[in-house]
Amino acid sequence: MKLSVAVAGKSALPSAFVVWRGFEESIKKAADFGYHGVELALKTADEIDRDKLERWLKDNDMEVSCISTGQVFADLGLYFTHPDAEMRAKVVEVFKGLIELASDFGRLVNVGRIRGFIPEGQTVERTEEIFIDTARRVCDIAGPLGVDIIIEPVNRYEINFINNLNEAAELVEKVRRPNLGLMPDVFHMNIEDARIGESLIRHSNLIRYIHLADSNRLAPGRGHLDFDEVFGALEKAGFNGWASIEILPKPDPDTAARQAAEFVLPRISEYNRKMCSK
Ligand code: LER
Ligand code: MN
Repeated sequence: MKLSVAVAGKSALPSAFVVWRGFEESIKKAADFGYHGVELALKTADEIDRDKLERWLKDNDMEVSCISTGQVFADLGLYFTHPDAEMRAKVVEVFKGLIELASDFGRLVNVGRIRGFIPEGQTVERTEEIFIDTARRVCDIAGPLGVDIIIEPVNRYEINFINNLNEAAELVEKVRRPNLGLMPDVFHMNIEDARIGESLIRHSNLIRYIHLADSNRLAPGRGHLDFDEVFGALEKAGFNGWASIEILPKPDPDTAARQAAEFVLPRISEYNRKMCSK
């Protein structure tokens, strides 16, 4: 398992779930703090210069773990279940750019709140139908480029569609695309999944990536989540992908990122040692 931290561009909304903004500075800081990579929270692919990104990563011996898309939803207002077909075409277009970027950087693109919601007056069935259609279009662009699309269940207070791992897994089955997987976020699981460990193990075949934050969205170790349960379940699930820190920048960005690294990195070393000896 490797550890990354979510970062964004300087123009990201204040509400973006990242500790640092500004790609060059963030990559350097993340490397200094011991992270193995960064998760890029992007609005569009042209927000970042590919050549510069390649250089910043190389200079700091870092990788991109995943491209995340919360800003496409929060800032651009685009989402998969939009009732208007033209708006859905736009979200597919933005995703195409992000997928092309991911084909060289990380090979994973997340679907968090951008999956959209069940609008007033629209049935769950119709919302699912629209979601499945958009998800297939996006997966079919990503597949030939070697990119996986990963659905992140998000808690009910942020969105009313796909709140837990069971619901996400059912939809993955309905979409029927091999490059569609799951990305649990333990902050959301703490609200929505009856048992975090059991749920991670139950859906182990679909899990490609994981977001880590504590119960209060501070650095792991600063709330009441049981991270021994989380890492124990991931070990049973045979997980060997990226874990990514997605926390509030509190009490300040550097302290939050340092607290998370200090808590999680030793657990990852121990985790990798155990996985190697299996
Ligand atoms: C995003 O990864 C997330 O966890 C949500 O709460 C916000 O999109
Ligand atoms: Mn998340």
